[in-house]
Amino acid sequence: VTPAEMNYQAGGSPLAGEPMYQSTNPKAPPMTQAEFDRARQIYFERCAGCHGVLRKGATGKPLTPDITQAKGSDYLKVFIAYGSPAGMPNWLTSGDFDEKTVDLMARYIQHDAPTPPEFGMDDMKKTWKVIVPPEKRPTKKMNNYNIANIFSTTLRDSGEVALIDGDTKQIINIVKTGYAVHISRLSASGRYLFVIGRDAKINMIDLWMEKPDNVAEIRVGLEARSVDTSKFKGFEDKYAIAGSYWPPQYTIMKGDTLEPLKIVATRGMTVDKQEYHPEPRVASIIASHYKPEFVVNVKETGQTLLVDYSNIDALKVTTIGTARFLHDGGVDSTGRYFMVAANQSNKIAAVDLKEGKLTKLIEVGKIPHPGRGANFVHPKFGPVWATGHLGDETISLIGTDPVKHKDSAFKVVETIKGQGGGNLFIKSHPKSQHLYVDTPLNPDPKLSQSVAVFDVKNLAKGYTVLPIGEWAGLTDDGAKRVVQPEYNKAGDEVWFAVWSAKNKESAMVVVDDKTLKLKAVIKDKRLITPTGHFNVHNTQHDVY
Ligand code: DHE
Repeated sequence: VTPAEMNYQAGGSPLAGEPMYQSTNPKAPPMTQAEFDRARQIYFERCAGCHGVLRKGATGKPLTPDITQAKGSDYLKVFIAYGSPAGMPNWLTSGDFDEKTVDLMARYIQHDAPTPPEFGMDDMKKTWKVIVPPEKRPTKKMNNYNIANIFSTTLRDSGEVALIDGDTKQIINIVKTGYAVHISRLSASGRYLFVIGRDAKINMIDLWMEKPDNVAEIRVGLEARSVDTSKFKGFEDKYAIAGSYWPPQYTIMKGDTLEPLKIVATRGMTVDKQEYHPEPRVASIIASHYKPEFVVNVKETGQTLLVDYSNIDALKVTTIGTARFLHDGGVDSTGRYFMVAANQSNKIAAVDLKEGKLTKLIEVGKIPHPGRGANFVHPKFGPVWATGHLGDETISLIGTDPVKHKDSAFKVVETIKGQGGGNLFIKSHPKSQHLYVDTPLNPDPKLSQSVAVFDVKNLAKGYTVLPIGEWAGLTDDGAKRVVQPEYNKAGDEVWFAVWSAKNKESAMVVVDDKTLKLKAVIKDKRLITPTGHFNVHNTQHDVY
């Protein structure tokens, strides 16, 4: 396990601040309430990402009291202090914890895990605000922006998104959102932009307003990562859906106001051992273009749900067993196959959205992390979908054309080597000859601050390195990570975030896709910790 993976998982949970009760477990070593509260906070900030809120295990091992009490305090302390080759960080020797904190955490995990509160319809309704009701909104576009080429850019640590005009590279507006917006998605029409914060707050932004801004907001839980909207013909702009990490559930809302309509729990049985799991977090969600369905990927159970929204009062859900632990994914170039990473199984599941079934589980490299992946036409194998990996330097190319390239379909047809592990996102575009691969979580700053570019017509030639971090020309010497390639609408520019610390300068860097030369650097004191950035047209139409 690399430092890359550890950094990635230790993102901090908003649950740290939630009130919870302490269970009294007579066999656990004693703790004061103050110690318990401090340990609980540390647990949510440092440990829950891997071990789960209820400590049932995910990327990390289960840490329920039956297991931890059997190991005992001394054993646990060594583990916490020095880590393990299997991926447990060395919290003491890394300098993150002192001896006292190690002791505190060893005692804490022998107590029952405190359960955070549920979050049902009543809670949601209390947070729901329609800022501009549909009848008060413009009836036509009131601005001169080319809205299809706007980039919605997460300003992670300031709890905002920057709407940047892709044509002029000017900031249109900085919109207040939840904390650390994870993704942006568009309504089918491209008019409404939906973003979801780590704290499960959804903001709905109307791009037709003179100055695009929030028109509705809601919280759908205490912690979340995914949002999308109904894309099937006849249901355009009708529904939105969001998945949450806590409570483990998804919520269907009205597409014009975010009024919550239906909440569905994802607690249930795992795909392999068929055991009950109390905390199956909702990872990626995508809207099918083939059917009135949302594709909801449940991490801990390894189930991909096809949620038919044509009649939400009689909801039909097709449950497709895929593999654990589901994370991120995207569609192939035709939109028919959804390719999702089961990251701890080192697999990609190809789900046929037309037939509603699993087509294939495909073995790839170590910890696949596609984002939404990248589609391009391989000179020999035809249309392929590609993923990079957090755990190694490889990029797996998977054939996606079962008609004209039957022999290569849903197999890894070629594996190419990028700069190193710690890759998060990969991107191409139908109008481009290039494939861009970032490595923001690689421990070597040279790699985390540059990207590799392949010529898809000549992959054997290897990659060109673009020094994006250097091109940003930031004077601070702090750690900056270059994250997420994203094309403009025309497919002739690629945008990157140069993500620095909150108190340091960050930037967006734009590359000319034809020449691979620097085209523009966007700097502004309001651009605080930019991470994901989503082009309206490409996101709306699943172009990647
Ligand atoms: Fe993400 C996508 C979860 C860490 C930036 N991230 C996703 C998706 C999930 C997810 C489930 C897919 C959403 C979808 O498509 O519907 N991410 C998680 C985590 O659980 C994890 C590992 C740890 C955490 O505590 O959050 C995590 N992610 C990160 C980061 O550290 C990143 C780089 C910065 C940040 O904001 O925290 C980050 N994740 C992103 C981005 C996407 C994403 C930019 C969308 C990529 C795309 O092109 O679709």
